Amino acid sequence: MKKIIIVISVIILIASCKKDETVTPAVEQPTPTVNFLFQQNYDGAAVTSADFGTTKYTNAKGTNHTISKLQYLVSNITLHKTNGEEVDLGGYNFVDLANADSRSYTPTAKVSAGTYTGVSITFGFNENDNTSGAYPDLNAVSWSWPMMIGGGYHFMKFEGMFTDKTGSQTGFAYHNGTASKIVNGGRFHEANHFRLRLWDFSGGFVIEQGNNTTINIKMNIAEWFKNPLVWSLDDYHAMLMPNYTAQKMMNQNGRSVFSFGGTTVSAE
Ligand SMILES: [Cu+2]
Repeated sequence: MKKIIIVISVIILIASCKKDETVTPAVEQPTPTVNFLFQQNYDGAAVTSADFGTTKYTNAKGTNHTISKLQYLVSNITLHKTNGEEVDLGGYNFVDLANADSRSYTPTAKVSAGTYTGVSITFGFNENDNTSGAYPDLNAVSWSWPMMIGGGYHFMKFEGMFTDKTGSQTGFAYHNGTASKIVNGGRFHEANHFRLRLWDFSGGFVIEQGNNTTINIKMNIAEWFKNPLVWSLDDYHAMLMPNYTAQKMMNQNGRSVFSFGGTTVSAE
């Protein structure tokens, strides 16, 4: 047995020596590390779960409210190169402000080095991806959208309390997903996701090997109540999921919610 081991060792030694002499070891090209960080603010003031239930906000309508929950889904992030090339990263990220780690997302797809002008994101899922029951991690967090109003998944749950027109504290549940309405006695469903192009207005950013690039994406929560439609929580605060008008209003207001927040680069 000992002999065999010695013989094998010698063979390995010879083999490795030979390798050193004749073969230049292949250097594996590392791909740059890229991740995304979703940062929430309310007209510029950072919002975290520490604000839940306590910090008072005033929306565009002049209504005072708090935030107790903010969860949303972003999918199919695409990176845009200055030469027009697009890097589609696929996948999705579920952000839950109550879980700080969920704000950070590392795509599984590889990103090539280069100069980029910005990113595109889909708020929610498009028709192809919005399949009921398809994602176990989302099923586990009560994220399904009822079949009766189109199925698939929620795109957002934004909740809190507001001071209503009588001065009472009332809860609101600003939930977004597929839009649905009754037409001729039957339910009619309409896809309600939207695609956003977020430009880097500072002139582009560089992704390079050896660096870890974090791409910051900002959400201004106040925009859900502001632009282009000034949202009345007195009129729209509950039972919004089957409310076609409310769902389409959210779709309009959501388009100004996100912006490119620059990049943070660190050495790997
Ligand atoms: Cu809901």
